[in-house]
Amino acid sequence: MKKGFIFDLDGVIVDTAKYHFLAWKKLANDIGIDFTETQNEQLKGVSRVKSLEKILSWGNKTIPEDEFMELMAKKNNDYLSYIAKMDESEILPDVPKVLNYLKKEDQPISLGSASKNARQILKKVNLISDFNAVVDGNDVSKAKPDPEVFLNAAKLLEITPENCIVFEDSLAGVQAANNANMISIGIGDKDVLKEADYVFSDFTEISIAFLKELIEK
Ligand code: B16
Ligand code: MG
Repeated sequence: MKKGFIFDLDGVIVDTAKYHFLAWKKLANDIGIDFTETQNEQLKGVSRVKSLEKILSWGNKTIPEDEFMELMAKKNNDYLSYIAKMDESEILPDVPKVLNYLKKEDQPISLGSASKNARQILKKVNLISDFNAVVDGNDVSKAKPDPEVFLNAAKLLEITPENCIVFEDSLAGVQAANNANMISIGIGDKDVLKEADYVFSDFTEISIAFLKELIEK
């Protein structure tokens, strides 16, 4: 039996949220807006455009379109300077254990991320060849909780949505998986991700026996 295993990137495979935080904080502070870690939490899984819209609204600021585009480019350049220094040591605990088992069992694997930098990050941490398909922020027009990103991944893997399993750290992502009719596995806080079919703090809690069950279900 083949299942489609779809992984979100930020917060599931690597913790790039800390770099998004540093880059957004610098940008927000530069234009006179406060930016806290709590606010950063609300940007998880949210697209770059939507993130900047939220930051501006928190600061009660409106800016013209060309300045908006400039600020987004500035934030991304700053973010990319952190990404440039990434390597395999930044892969979250036991992610390779899970990927290696799925590969051994010949299970199709895809990325399903909102980030436009996803391919670059997968290359930096040397995981790109583990993925049979990559769907990222460049490939979709509708953001999570819309199921588009995961439905595209299922199509590329040639697996029906009901036979796909999604690993996600954001509520919007879990909702996107549920909206796609897929099995949703939340990675993180049980209270935040309670809409998921299963929730684990991280991959160290996910056993090979559980993965085997998912494949055989
Ligand atoms: P970029 P994910 C998301 O990645 C991040 O969680 C979110 O904070 C970020 O704004 C978004 O990607 C867009 O990222 O600016 O690199 O295109 O969790 O969907 O893998
Ligand atoms: Mg995420």
